[in-house]
Amino acid sequence: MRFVAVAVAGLVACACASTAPASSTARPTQPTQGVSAVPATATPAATTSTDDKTVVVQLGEHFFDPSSITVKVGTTVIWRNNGQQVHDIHARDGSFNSPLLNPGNTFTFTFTKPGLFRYYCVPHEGDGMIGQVEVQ
Ligand SMILES: [Cu+2]
Repeated sequence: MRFVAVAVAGLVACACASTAPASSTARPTQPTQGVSAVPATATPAATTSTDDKTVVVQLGEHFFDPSSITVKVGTTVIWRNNGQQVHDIHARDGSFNSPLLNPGNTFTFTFTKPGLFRYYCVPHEGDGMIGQVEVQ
């Protein structure tokens, strides 16, 4: 019994330690367009939408999944390269353009106006690696 109590206390302490230097850090501002080099950690691959404001599109060889999504104005789309090769995301109208993303990297863009945004991967457009976001 005593051991269990100690173990639980240890877990709680670890959880607290890992969650936050919250008191000292200013809240980071969220860029509307940016690239993260931090590999995604615990998000299940099968989850397409984490909430109403965020949608995840995965990149593979050579496709976007899902390749067509419909979202509301204000939604942030996160493209995540879950493939083995580098990929990128280029809007045909120039609304957003990512650099080449290495495997594990992500690119985010927040849609602030309605419309149909078609995009493609520059290296693999010829292989049909295209997608679209309909913003309502
Ligand atoms: Cu590609």
